[in-house]
Amino acid sequence: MPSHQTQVVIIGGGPSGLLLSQLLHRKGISSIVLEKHSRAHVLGRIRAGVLEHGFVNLMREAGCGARMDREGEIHGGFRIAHQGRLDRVDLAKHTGGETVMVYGQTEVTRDLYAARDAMGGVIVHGAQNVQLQALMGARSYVTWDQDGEAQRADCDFIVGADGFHGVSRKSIPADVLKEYEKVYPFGWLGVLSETPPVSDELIYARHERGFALCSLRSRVLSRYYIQVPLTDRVEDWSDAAFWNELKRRLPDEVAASLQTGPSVEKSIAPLRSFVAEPMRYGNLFLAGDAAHIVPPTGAKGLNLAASDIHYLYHGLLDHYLRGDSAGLDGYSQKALARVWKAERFSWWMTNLLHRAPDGTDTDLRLQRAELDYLFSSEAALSSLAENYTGLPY
Ligand code: FAS
Ligand code: PHB
Repeated sequence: MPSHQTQVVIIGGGPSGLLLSQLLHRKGISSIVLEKHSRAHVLGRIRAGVLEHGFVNLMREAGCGARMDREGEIHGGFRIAHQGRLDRVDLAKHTGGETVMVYGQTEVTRDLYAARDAMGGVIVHGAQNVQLQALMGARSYVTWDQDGEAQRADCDFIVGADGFHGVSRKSIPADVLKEYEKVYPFGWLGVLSETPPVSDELIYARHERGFALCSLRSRVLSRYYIQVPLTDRVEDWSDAAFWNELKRRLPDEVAASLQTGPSVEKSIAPLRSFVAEPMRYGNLFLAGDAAHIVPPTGAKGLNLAASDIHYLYHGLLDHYLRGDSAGLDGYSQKALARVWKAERFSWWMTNLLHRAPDGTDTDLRLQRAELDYLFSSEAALSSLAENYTGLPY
């Protein structure tokens, strides 16, 4: 069996795994990334669109920020459409100047792959049947099948950056792992269209027919979502039906200026809040979606992966360069503290803007009161703004 030696094996070639591999390599710490799918498959996914300033800074620290800074859009605010009004949340005003970067996760991942290639990073695509071994040992190892041939990599640490459906979290014994989950009774039907965005900033819409979101990837590429029942399938929705429903949920003046076009991607994503504790077991560290999932309403999913990677990167640096393992020992507690605050914010924003199928008239009045309070209180807007732009790492 071909065998490899490295310091860190990273399972998952998504943004979490690639970002950590790139950061470590720049400091002379070796890693191998094992990715189940082809690069084309990974880059074919359409996911997040909003980056917190913490993520932006981490991409720059990894030497991967040039195209993001060139092509991404800095947004100082977003709008909420509700009760016939279109109110702006001025992020910069309520955070002393903080903003967000609008730049798609697909492009983030593309930039990370390019950077790994430029540095000769070791990324294995098509790694099948990945198995984590000797997690509690002095050293650990990972086995996998590559083109039908068994492979092995011996390492000091394993980072599970393999997403919600990955193998890493499931490698933690059931009597050690505690999982927390809330499944929402609706999903998001998302469409990507090669059309100019309807607005210069994002519009989150609360409507009696359900939630909608107008987002973008560039001045010629738009991303739209509508809340749909969990029973809906993407084939139930023609492009025309999607555009008509989206328009019904937007203010008249916004709907009138919406430029529609053929969907270049259309998918339904379920919404859930999920956290697995602890995020460390022996030599295994979980990061990103492998450890937690948030409903995308607060644009926190990808951004939580970034703070995990920040903590893990510095913990590994201190371990290898200074012989200090305090950062690794404190990783799970530190990461989870920020994860749970983002879970709270995402849950709050989801309840604020979605129409619960079993919601009562009282629920609707409470939701309206929450919005009325939000836009009547500087303190409430400041709380929303500091969470949306990203709580400190
Ligand atoms: P990822 O899931 O991105 O990457 C994990 C990688 O591990 C994948 O490439 C997978 O192929 C690989 N893998 C899995 N099992 C493996 C195994 N056994 N062996 C080897 N490799 C394995 N977040 C937002 O902020 N805004 C959004 O709008 C948004 N929309 C989303 C829509 C969808 C459909 C999904 C699923 C997520 C969305 N997210 C959104 C969240 C998303 O952006 C994640 O937070 C982000 O992808 C997290 O990155 P990773 O932790 O790297 O996990
Ligand atoms: C997106 O552009 O895909 C996006 C933006 C903001 C969100 C969720 C998704 O809250």
